[in-house]
Amino acid sequence: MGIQDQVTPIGREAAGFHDYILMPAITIITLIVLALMIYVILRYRRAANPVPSRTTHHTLVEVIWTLVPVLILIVIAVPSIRLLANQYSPPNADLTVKVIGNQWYWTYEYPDHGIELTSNMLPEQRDAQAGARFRTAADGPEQLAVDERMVVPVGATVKLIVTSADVIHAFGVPAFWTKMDAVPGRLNETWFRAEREGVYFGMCYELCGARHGYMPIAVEVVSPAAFQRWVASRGGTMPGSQPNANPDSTQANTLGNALAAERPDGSEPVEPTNEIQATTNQPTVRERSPAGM
Ligand SMILES: [Cu+2]
Repeated sequence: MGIQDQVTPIGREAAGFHDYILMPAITIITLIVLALMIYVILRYRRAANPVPSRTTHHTLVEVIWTLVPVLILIVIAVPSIRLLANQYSPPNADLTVKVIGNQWYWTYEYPDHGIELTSNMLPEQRDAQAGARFRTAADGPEQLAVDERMVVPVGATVKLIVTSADVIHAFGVPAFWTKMDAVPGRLNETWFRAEREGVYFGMCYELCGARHGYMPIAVEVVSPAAFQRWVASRGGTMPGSQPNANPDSTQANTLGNALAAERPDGSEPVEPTNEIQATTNQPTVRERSPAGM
């Protein structure tokens, strides 16, 4: 029972908050309420009180049962808001990975390394088509193993840009305390810094269709040297490893491609705006409507 072993600073902070503040507070409050109820049931039972008390107010008790919960909430608020603030103030990113949810698999893009991966769940041997890759023990547990893991270096601050190609998904890895909605048309940002090498599993956390339960996530945290080898093996390049004659050109090209992807016909974004204005400015519809009543 309990929370998965946390391998990020945020995860450890959150798990500590859960283990040392929330759980003790919940346990103590539950036991106090239980004890009070048992005491009241026994002490004020009808048989022991033939003449009922007419008490309706007790100022001291009322002040106590108002102040004590307020104090508990204040005590909880301090670490809670600190955790929230830390989650939303990431250190400078060493690495950016764009995570795209699809029905029903994930794609991972490393824009600074020129790598794009498609990550599908590995089928079991009994379900795999002839010649197709199936899950082995080395890949991980059933329904969590994938053919392409997201690979990141240990100790690096990884910025995740999370979006979706179709419906809402959610990217989450419990051991990182990382979870973010993948919403089509939006770029959501989150981050993690894994401090221990290993393979960490997650899954889609938003009911996204028939195969929602079959789009797991596997993140492999490796040494920086192993990460460089992995980048090379995928035909990618480490940022800065190939000095460019015009350092701005890469960025400009990426932006240009992104814009081109938005409008395959290359039309200017101004045109549709004018069309909309032209339509809404047409007075005929509004003039006719009273007569049509
Ligand atoms: Cu999904």
